[in-house]
Amino acid sequence: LRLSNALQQALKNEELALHFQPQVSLNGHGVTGVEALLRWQPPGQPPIPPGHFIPVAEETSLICDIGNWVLARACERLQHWHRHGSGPERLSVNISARHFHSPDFTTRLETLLLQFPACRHRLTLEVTESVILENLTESRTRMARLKELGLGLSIDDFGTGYSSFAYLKELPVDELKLDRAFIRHVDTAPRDRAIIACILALARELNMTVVAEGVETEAQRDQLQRLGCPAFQGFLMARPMPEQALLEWLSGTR
Ligand code: G
Ligand code: G
Ligand code: MN
Ligand code: NA
Repeated sequence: LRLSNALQQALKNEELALHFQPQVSLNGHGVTGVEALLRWQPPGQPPIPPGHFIPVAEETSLICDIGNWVLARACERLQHWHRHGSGPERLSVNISARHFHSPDFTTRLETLLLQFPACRHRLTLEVTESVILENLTESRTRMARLKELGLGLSIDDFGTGYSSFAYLKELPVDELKLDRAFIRHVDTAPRDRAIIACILALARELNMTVVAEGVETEAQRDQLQRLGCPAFQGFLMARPMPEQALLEWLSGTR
């Protein structure tokens, strides 16, 4: 409860910030997108990672306030980068279940896209499969509407839930993010490789792109390249970083 109050205060006092982690393509040069990752920076204290406060926020509607802040901030930055010809072409944001299923989620996004039109076709929403399966009927309607708005849809932590693949055929998903758990042993474990190869083949057939998460070593990246994985995200390529560092990192790759 104390953490939750402090977090509410932090939101008001603008102690939240977005950091950014690049995603790169096969040749290791092309930047395919960037994921926005939330940070809490209390003044005079070390930053608090999202793993510590997102679960607390998710217990109440505070996650909707935080999520709306994240969306507004992401759109504002995308619009700014577009106007200045800087920054990445695409930005992904993480969306929690309660926020995704909140009644005004799509109308808020419609409003944001009117205010920041450059975000159409540049913003991707990352949801986990458990978010979708919590209410498949509603998710289907909602995702169709989000596609109409020009947003990208990505399944985060793909392959770790208890679900079947069946839901994929009826949802307008653009991207699968291969969970770190499969990547960790990709260079040493044939079974993990088999699963990844299978997901890559599935994604190709369904016209979805794939991003491998948590790529930390060259051996992992090389193995993923051999398997035909189109995009990579992880400490090997770049850590999550503040905006200024991102812009410098991007200018180094151009
Ligand atoms: O950076 P770190 O590994 O601590 O992130 C932990 C978790 O927090 C990840 O699962 C990530 O998806 C989640 N997360 C990061 N930023 C956001 C955000 O803006 N909104 C939500 N809902 N989750 C986020
Ligand atoms: O659940 P989600 O995929 O949104 O979580 C993203 C989290 O993974 C971020 O908090 C980010 O800091 C973390 N992350 C990104 N790259 C790596 C990596 O190479 N190794 C590890 N261990 N974590 C990573
Ligand atoms: Mn994510
Ligand atoms: Na993930």
